[in-house]
Parts: sequence; structure tokens; C-alpha cells
Amino acid sequence: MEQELVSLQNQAREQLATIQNTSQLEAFRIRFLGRKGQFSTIMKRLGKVPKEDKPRLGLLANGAKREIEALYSEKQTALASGDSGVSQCCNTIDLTLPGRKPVPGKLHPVTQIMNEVCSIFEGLGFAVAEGPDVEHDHYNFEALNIPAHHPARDMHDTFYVSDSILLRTHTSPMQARIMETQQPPLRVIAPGKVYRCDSDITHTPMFHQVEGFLVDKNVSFADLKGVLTIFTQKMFDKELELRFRPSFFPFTEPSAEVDIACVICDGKGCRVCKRTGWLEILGAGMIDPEVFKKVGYNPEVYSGFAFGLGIERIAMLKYGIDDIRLYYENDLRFLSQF
Ligand code: 2NL
Repeated sequence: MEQELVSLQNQAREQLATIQNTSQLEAFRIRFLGRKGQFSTIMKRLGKVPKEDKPRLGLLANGAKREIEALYSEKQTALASGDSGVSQCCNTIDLTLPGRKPVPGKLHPVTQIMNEVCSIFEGLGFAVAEGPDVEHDHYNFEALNIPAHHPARDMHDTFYVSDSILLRTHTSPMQARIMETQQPPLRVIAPGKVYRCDSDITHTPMFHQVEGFLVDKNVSFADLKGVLTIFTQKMFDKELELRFRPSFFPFTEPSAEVDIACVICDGKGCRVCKRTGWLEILGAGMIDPEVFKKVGYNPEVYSGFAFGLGIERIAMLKYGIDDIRLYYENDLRFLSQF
């Protein structure tokens, strides 16, 4: 019996070493390790050996079986990772087989648009500043002329961390931080993630914004129009008409929502622009003197403009996508198109 065990163990080891695919491996498992396999048969016979030999033979048999089981699962892993574990002679490699193409990684479409927006403004002399996603109520609201109980707070659907700490609802807190610590002239954009408790085909709870501002002496609405005209023309690669509609933001006065002639139908009217010929792409205005007072600038000396735009929205318009949630489902069939 002892002899038999040793030879069974050797036999299993030798066979396992020659196995090259999973069907051979399965045949091996049935033959040696299966319910009716050779190890089971020998284990059953253990019941009939003399009592004094049982502990020694039992130990030997269990040890042998365990070793073969371990080698078996090692082989299984090797085969699953494409390695037969058998050293191949060089002349078995088929050099005529086509190579496997590595799939190149790409930047997420939202990151691509974000980079494009930033580099256009950098070309116009704006510096880029990034700040924290978790903000003080003070920078997100108070410093931007949105005091507690101001109705504009309702527009923001804020995620609060505590009474005075929140996830920023726009990137302007960064601009308030900059104005507090630096003196004009200033030209800065703040790109980044922002958070609002809202979710449907045009809203996700996290999205990306770029906000920008310029402060100097004698800055006028005409400067704002000039900068935004250059920006939209570079962004959409054509000479687009702009339309400014009066609007309200607590931190700018006057304020405007800015439309471009629809990039899909050239202003003729289509499904994307809902037959209006116009697409809203950003909000902007002249910085409210109240904001200047809060950061210690003299509004009699300085003036400035500011604007904010949603990156996902620009990407949707540029690529003709109608459901914002597609950006965040991580479906490669969608993402690899950009
Ligand atoms: C929108 C509107 C806007 C701003 C953002 C801003 C920043 C400072 C001062 C004044 Cl520090 N304003 N940002 C101004 C007007 C509009 O965003 O619809 N964004 C998607």
C-alpha cells in the first residue's frame, strides 16, 4: 500500500507536468481527484488495513493527495492566465500570428473639454487656480453676496457637511479666496468639480465648471463681450453670433445669460436648440460692488467682469449628446468615441 501510494503520487506529478489545456486538466482531475478517482479508491481501501498501520498510512495518503490537489490548482491558475506551465520549444511559436494591439487609454471627454477651455483662457492671459471641493459657507455664499436666507441659496441644492461646511456648489469660492489675498489687476479662471443635490437627464450631483473673472481699472461690459466672443469662436471653431439675455446672479450686476447661434443648425432651428436657433452656454456679468467691498477692493477704483460655464453642457452641445448621465456610466462603447 505504501509503495502504491508513492507510485500514484509520482504518476500524478508526471502527468500534471505535461498538461497543456483545460480539457486535459479536467480529464486529469476525474482520473486522480474525482469521486471515483484513484485517490478516492485508495482512501476507501484504508478502512481495511490493520489497525496499527492506519495512522501512518492515513497520514501518508492525505499528504500525497493534498500535494496533488495543490499542484492541480496551481496548474489551473497557470492555464487561466494563458501560460501552460510547460516550457515550449521555440519552434512551436507561430510567428505569422498577428500581434495583439494594446488598447490606448484616452482622457475622459469631460477632461478633454475642460483642458480645451482652460487653454483658450490661458491664451488670453488668464491664470488657472484650483481650490478645495469642501468649502466654508463663507466662501461659497457670504463672500459672494449670498447671505443666509437669501433666496438664491435655494437655487443651489447644497450638500452640507455641517452647519458651516459644504461641498462647493460653484467654483467662485476660489475666486473670493484670490480676491481676498491678491490685489488687482487680476485675470483668473477656476476650473473644478462642483456638487448639487440634483439628478435628471441634464443634471448630475457632481459636475464640472470653469468660472473666470477679470478685475482692473476701467473694465467694461464691452471687455466681457470681447473675451466671451473670442472664447466661443475658438471653442466651436467658427465665427458664432452671441446673444446676451438679461438675467440675475447675486454676485454680478448687470448679469446676463449668454447664448450662441445653434452649432447644429446654424441658427435655423432644430431639435437640439428646441427650434429657437440659440443655445445657452454660460452666465456672466459685471462683478457686483458688494462683492468688491467684502474682499476690501474699492469699487470706485476697480471694476471687473465674471462668468461661469458648465463643462458637461458644453461637451453635450459640442458632441450632440442629450443625456448628461452617459458621461458617468463608464460604458467604454460611449467613452471610446471621443
Ligand atoms: C452660470 C453663471 C456665473 C460668476 C458665475 C463670479 C465669480 C466671482 C464674482 C462674480 Cl468671484 N461672479 N462668477 C458670475 C456670473 C455667472 O455663473 O450660469 N454658471 C454655469
